[in-house]
Amino acid sequence: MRILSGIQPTGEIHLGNYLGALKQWISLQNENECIFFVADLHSLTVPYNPKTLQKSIIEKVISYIAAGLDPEKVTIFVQSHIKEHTELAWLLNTICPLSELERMTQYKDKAKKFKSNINAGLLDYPVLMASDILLYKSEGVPVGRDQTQHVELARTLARKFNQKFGKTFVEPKDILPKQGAKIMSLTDPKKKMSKTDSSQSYISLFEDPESIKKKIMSATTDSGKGIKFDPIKKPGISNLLTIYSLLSDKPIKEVEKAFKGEGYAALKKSLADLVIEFLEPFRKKQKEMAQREVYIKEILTRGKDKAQRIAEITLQEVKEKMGLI
Ligand code: AQP
Repeated sequence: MRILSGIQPTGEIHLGNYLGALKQWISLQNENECIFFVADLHSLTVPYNPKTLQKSIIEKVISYIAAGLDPEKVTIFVQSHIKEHTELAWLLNTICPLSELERMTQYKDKAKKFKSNINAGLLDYPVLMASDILLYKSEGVPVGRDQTQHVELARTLARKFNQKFGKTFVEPKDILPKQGAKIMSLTDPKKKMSKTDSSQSYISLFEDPESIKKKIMSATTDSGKGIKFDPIKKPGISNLLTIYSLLSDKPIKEVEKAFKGEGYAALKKSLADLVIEFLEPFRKKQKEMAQREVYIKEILTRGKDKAQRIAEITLQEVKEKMGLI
């Protein structure tokens, strides 16, 4: 299968991004043709600092490799290096009903979160994402649950285009992890963990041990006692149990059993130790990669060349089908 996915350079990659998306990328890389990118054009739709964006883009590439992507097996590139993404987005805009964009959950959430910056790009984000996916005729898109509505739009647009102009695109499917598709915020477990929320609400993949401990020990939990998985009545504890289960590779039932009769503090302390240990190799690899700027740039040049070849062919085909000269 051809697999494609990306992460925005909006902040630090956190445990939610890892468990929802990156972990899947890593397990898919051995058996599939994988293309992963840094979604820098998407990140311009929310407030950002132009002075630090370049650094953040490179940091994302480093994070991908530190988390376990093998640049010898996968293609890694920066979205804005391939101009075909925005060109195809424009063409797809002309077949995308406005109503489809206005009902998108992410648009509504971000419009609420960034009230003074509701720009056209924020509304159009899903069309650019459809373009990212369709440009490479990708079959599988490994993402967290918050992105499934956008992948669905990419399917709709592919179908619509094929019906109108003749078979061109593959209809992509999202690939969701069985568990961990929506890791919740540590400070408000009714909301998803998000890069653009306060840093207390997430754990970065490269967070230092002291800070991991502090954040987990002060994570919002629920009233009452008892370590039980119940996302409706006990969203805080259920979120911690999910993270525990995924990082320890033990079923939630088994974790519940291990903490039977214990208080919330015992689970938190044990989870903090587990997260610190799990992320230790990530921190090491990140430090190592941060010293290898030339290698990172080489990976991106190689990735760009490879992605460009595919993108050019698709765009040419699309333009011809749409009647452009
Ligand atoms: N909390 C989460 N649980 C599981 N998966 C998640 N993803 C994001 N948050 C969670 C998945 O991570 C990938 C990267 O997403 P993105 O950078 O494109 O932006 P996003 O989906 O909007 O994620 P964030 O972290 O919340 O970033 P901001 O704050 O910039 O919006 C996607 O596959 C996503 O599903």
